[in-house]
This record gives sequence, structure tokens and C-alpha cells, in this order.
Amino acid sequence: MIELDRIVLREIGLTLREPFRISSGEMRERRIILCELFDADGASCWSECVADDEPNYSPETIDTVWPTIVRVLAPRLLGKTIEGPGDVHAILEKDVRGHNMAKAALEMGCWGLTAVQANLPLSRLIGGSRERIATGISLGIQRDVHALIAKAEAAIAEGYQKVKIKIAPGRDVDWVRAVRTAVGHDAHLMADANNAYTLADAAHLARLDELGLMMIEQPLAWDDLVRHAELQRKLTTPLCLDESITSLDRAQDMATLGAGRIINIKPGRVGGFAESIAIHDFCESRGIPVWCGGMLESGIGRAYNVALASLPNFTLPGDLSPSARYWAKDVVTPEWTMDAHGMVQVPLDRAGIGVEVDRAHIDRITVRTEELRA
Ligand code: OSB
Ligand code: MG
Repeated sequence: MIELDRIVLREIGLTLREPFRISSGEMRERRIILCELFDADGASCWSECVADDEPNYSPETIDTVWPTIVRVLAPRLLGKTIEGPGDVHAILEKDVRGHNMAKAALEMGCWGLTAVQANLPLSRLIGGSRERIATGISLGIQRDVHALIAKAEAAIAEGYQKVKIKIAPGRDVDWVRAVRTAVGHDAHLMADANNAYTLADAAHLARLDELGLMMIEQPLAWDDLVRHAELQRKLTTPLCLDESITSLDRAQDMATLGAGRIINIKPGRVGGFAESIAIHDFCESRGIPVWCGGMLESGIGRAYNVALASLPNFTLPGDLSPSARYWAKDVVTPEWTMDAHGMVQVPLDRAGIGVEVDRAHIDRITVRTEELRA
């Protein structure tokens, strides 16, 4: 039972250790919205919103999320008696179009809170069985191909089980081929285009087929399925959809159309855990592998991703790099780490999200707060 009597919103500023460039934009300073949910019974839990400050990945930004939570979403939860976290998605979804990242921040917080109340690790509350999660790294677009090769080699030496190379026109086939040559044919490589291409590039993208990639992520428009299906028919490399999969319906459409063969599940993109689990279960029933994507989260969002990725059909390495890859200092203790085999430990020794939140550090980097009450 969830009875929220208070939600505290905060915006924090976290500086990436190095700028992260994708075909649709660049991130340096992350502005992140954190939520703290308080239940009437005294339990509380943190959650994180994955929206960025520019709308280059999805239409949402942190400046659409904040007022949407304050005016539209939080009032639907505060002071209400909710049976369980599985009911929150429907409550937030009814007659509210879009705003998945805003919805997810609250919905996931309700799952985290329920895990605290049940004295269970979040992973186990949702039925996760894995104890360790295989991890990949997502390499942003580099200054030149030499820098990219050096980063890929270093990542493989560190133990990462997958290297995702961000591509864009002019920085694609030749760069990926150079990495493949440098790291050898056994390394698990993939490319992510973040919508940089159109169907007119099909023949060019087909040149990636000979490079043995695990998949090509989201080459075409952010909300497209039909053209991805046409492209998939022209490629032997599996397409993986990210931006286009915003709900279970869209995942089903992907399967129906043959628009992709793998899904990158980001709970923030699909409105939270209930929808993520539904997509996971659907994909499992259809033999479609899934993996957990990342959005340069702080350690709080990462905790949710790690818990989600402990579900059985997350069979491919996630974008779940350790804290130190992103931040000089994360907002959680212990920070997220990875072993020499590229595995992240699922925290099973603690109820809730499994990490301690460093409130003093968060206070120092908070730029605004707002307290919402029933
Ligand atoms: O397309 O997966 C993406 C980061 C921001 C926006 C979009 C994407 C990404 C990443 C980062 O690839 C993955 C990570 O968090 O390590
Ligand atoms: Mg992506």
C-alpha cells in the first residue's frame, strides 16, 4: 500500500568527466531532477528523472518535467491510497499524453518505496534473479578515429563486455571498421546512430554488415517504425530500437512490422518499471532479446537500471558503466563499480535501491527544490 504525503523535487547539477557527444547533440553539464517520495508510514525513497536540458533525444526536457510533475502528475498520487506500485502507471497514464520521463520518475520512485517498505532489494521485488549484470560502454563521438580506437581498446582492456560506438554521417563505416581491425573479430561491438540517417542511406549502412556488429541502434527517425522495417529488410545486422520504443504497444508494433530484432529498454523512456517489465515479458515470449540502456544517470537512476536489468530476458550487456566513468563524485555510496570481467553487482544486501544517497553532497549541488504535499 502506498500513501504518499510528500514529494520533494530537486534539480542538481553534475558535470560529466568528459563531454558526451551523440549525433543529435552534446552533453557536458547534466541538469538532473531527483525526487524524494515520502510515505505516510514514514518510509522514503529517492528516484531520478532521465530528461536532459535539450529535447534532442525525446521531446521532454527537465523544464517540461518539473511543471508536469508539480501540476499534473504528483496531485494524482499525493494523499491517495494506492494498492501497489503496479497500479501507478495506469493512474499517471489516464488522459495524460506523453511525458513518459516525468511519469517514470514518480512511478519508479513508488517501486523503490515499496521495496523499502517490504524490506526487499528492488531487484527482488520485481522478480529479478540475476546477481551480476554484464556491462557495456557507450563511447560518444570522438574528435578523430584515433581517439575512438584508443577509447575502444581501453574499454575492452577494462573488461567491458560490449562497446557501443556512436556514429553519424562521416564518422561511421570507416571509423567502425578501424575499431574492428584494432580490437579483433571477437570483441562485441555495436553502433548507435541516434536518428542520424534516412532510408536513402540504406546502401551505405549495409556496408556495416561485414563488420560483425551485434546490432545497429536507432539509425532512423526517433519516432519511426515503418522505415526501420524497410531498412531491416536490407540489412543482415539486427536493428535495435531505442528512441522509437515508448510503450508496450510500440514494442509489439516493432515485432509485427519487423522494424527491429532487439530492444534497448530505458525505463525513463517508457514511463517506468511496469511498462518496462511488460515490454520485457512480451519480448521474452517472442524471443526478442533486450538490454538496459542508459541516459547518463547519476547513481540513483543507475540503481533502478541495475535492478531492472536483473530480470531474466535482459540477456545482452547493458549501458551500465560504473560511476567513475561519468562523474568525479557520484551522489551515492558505495559508488557503482564493475569487476575485471565487466560485471556490475546487483546490491542484494540492502532493501530498496541498494545504495546510500549522499544527502550532504546532493545539498551542495542542488540548484532548486520544491516540496509538494497532499
Ligand atoms: O542513445 O543510448 C542513447 C545517452 C544519452 C542519450 C541517449 C543515449 C545515451 C547513451 C549513454 O548511449 C549510455 C550511458 O548512460 O552510458
Ligand atoms: Mg540509443
